[in-house]
Amino acid sequence: MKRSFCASQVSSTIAFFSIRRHAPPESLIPDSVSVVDCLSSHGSSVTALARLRSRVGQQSSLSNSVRWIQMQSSTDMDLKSQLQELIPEQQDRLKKLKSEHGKVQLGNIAVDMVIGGMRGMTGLLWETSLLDPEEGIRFRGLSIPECQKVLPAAQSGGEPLPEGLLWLLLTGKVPSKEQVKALSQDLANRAAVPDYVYNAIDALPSTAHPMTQFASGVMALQVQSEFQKAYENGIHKSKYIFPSRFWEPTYEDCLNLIARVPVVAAYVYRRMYKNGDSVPADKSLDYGANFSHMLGFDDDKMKELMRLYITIHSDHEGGNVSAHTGHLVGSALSDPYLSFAAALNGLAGPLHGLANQEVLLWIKSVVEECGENISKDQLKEYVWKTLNSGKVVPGYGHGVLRKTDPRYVCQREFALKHLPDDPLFQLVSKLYEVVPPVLTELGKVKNPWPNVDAHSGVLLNHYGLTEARYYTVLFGVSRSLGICSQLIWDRALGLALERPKSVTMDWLDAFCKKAKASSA
Ligand code: NMX
Ligand code: MLT
Repeated sequence: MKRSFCASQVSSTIAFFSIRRHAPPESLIPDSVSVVDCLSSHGSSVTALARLRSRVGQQSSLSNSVRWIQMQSSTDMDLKSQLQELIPEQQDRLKKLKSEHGKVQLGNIAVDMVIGGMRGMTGLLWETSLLDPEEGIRFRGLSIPECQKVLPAAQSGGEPLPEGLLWLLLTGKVPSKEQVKALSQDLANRAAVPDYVYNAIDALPSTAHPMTQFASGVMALQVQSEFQKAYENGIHKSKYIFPSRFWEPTYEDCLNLIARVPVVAAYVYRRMYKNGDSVPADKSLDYGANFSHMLGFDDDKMKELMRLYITIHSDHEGGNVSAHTGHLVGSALSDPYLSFAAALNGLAGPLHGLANQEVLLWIKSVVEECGENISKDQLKEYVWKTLNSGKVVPGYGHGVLRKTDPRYVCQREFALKHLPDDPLFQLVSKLYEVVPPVLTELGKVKNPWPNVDAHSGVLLNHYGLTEARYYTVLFGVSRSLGICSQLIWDRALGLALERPKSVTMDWLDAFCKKAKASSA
């Protein structure tokens, strides 16, 4: 699909592939595009360019399995005006899809899927990212390494700025450094948090789980919802006027929410672990660096880690528990604060976001029992002991992925570059060798490889953020970028109330007996 240029945009065109089928990552770089412009404007290395060029040669035979996306680095600094141009185009596209292909079958539903948590059932529209079981996540068609190459960074060759990723998620375009700077300022200017939010958190015991405190703070932020105000003032009437502006209060809420959640999250951290001494925001810093600063970590490497962390945890297509919950609640026209607070409650479960806490606690229990220099054989024994006590190995396995999570890989690369001698990183590396064969031997685990949570804790721990119970809050801050981006598109596209059909076991029994009889 080619996006059209608009007259006001003086653009350097950057084209990328978006996967339609399971094309290998090497096939992703096109042969007729100015990747050069993109890379050089973001100061990436000649080596990276050469690598991209060599991939260009490999992809030509795969043109059937990919589609083009035109990306523009426009001169327009304002994210909202970009969306104003994009939205009518995408509204038309969805209308056409519905009228021309509404009856096309996407797959069959098996009883296993109904009983088994809807695995493999395609049933959601989610524009901002797409997950491939083998190669992992792509944000608007870009893999994590591609994002690291083309998104603006705070320092040359450094990690992407999360604001740039937010721009990409929302528009499908790679922003310029100037656009990212403007968005950074916009977010900083929206970050004021009213006192009643802090009071709501303070009403809880300081021993309450950090996710409980964080989600309560997000709920209290809801008092300022623009969507709720607009709805009460009758905006629902304009839902039927084309092009719909129904998304604008959602946009305002989402940008405000994204701007404010780090402030609330930092407040929870300082309240729980630093005697309530809060650190004021520094408006001159970018989103990730300022969050790190408000938590109390001013080391440049920690700031880089925070930028990477927020970028890679932001979005994981629509079916994961937190994203799906946010989307589901939003489909009732609950505002973004209500939707995102609900999403956080899903993220707080140990099979989902809480796994990052569980991983570090588990690693620390290994060290406590066996020491840092544990042998692989001892480690294997410890893994079996965990399994035999009826627990899962946290950080391993996935509902969709069937290979090592690329979010694990990029964190491993970060560790190899910045903290190769950290003893807990070395333990994580040993686990990478020991755990997959054990889980494979168990016989029932569909994916024995590590996910994002297997690595994040040891990096944070290295820079002094040692309080594992807090880790899921960081995941939550990051996930606001993805969930809110999609919520804006949900409203822009007028997506429907989500209401799938459920059935009882009696119904399933009867249905299956009938199906068997008619096939006999
Ligand atoms: N350790 C032990 N058993 C496992 C693991 C694991 N890491 N992963 C899967 N299994 C078991 C699973 O419990 C199930 O057992 P049973 O049939 O007795 O109920 C069986 O293997 C089949 O499960 P799968 O189909 O492979 O996995 P599923 O899609 O149901 O669940 C997870 C996916 C991620 C919930 C699961 O792999 C898990 O519990 N992992 C550990 C927790 C974790 O790391 N969660 C974080 C996921 C990423 N995130 O941030 O959200
Ligand atoms: C996520 O990031 O949401 C997790 O990897 C879980 C998932 O994708 O199901």
